[in-house]
Amino acid sequence: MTSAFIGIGSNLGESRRIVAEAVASLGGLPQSRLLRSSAQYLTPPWGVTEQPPFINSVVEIDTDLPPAELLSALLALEREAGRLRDGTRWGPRALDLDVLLYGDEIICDAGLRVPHPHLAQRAFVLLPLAEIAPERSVPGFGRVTDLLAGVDAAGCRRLDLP
Ligand code: A4P
Ligand code: MG
Repeated sequence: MTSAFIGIGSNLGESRRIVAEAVASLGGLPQSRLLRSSAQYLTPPWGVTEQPPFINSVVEIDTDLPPAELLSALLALEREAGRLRDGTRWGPRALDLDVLLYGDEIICDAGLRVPHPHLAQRAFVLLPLAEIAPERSVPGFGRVTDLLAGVDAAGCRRLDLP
């Protein structure tokens, strides 16, 4: 089994429910089990700032799915959550699932890049990731806590359980 970290984001619809359901769905993926999940965080939009704030979370799963199959399964879950792709980069979405880390692998395929390319710049990923795996090393970048110290997380708020 390989330990993989999945980033979850939503800023359309009932985001808190959508994110909670995504955590459950990730635990139910074939040949996989849920290890840990972070709290939900309310985070200011990154990239395209003229859009609603996001709910973000990160989970760790153990999986026997190879990376490409894991990505296909994530895209299927996004579709089930009613995500429409209109081609807008970084635009609003009901559900976004990103492969943040897959073991210690560095993957540079056309359709899949791991570690996720913007991981080291994003407080909305590093905060929940640091909650469940502070000592984890991100291949090519360094330790999660050190990366978190390098970003501005002031606008992000950890939410209590509903
Ligand atoms: N793809 C390549 N590598 C990966 C990977 N490691 N994980 C490909 C998942 N997908 C990966 O994805 C486009 C394609 O990237 C996928 O079909 C897959 O083949 P997308 O989700 O449509 O991404 P995008 O919006 O076009 O651009 P990008 O840069 O991938 O967006 P992100 O990274 O998904 O970021 N602000 C806050 N606060 N919270 C957020 O969650 N999310 C985004 C979107 C922007 N701002 C945000 C948040
Ligand atoms: Mg994505």
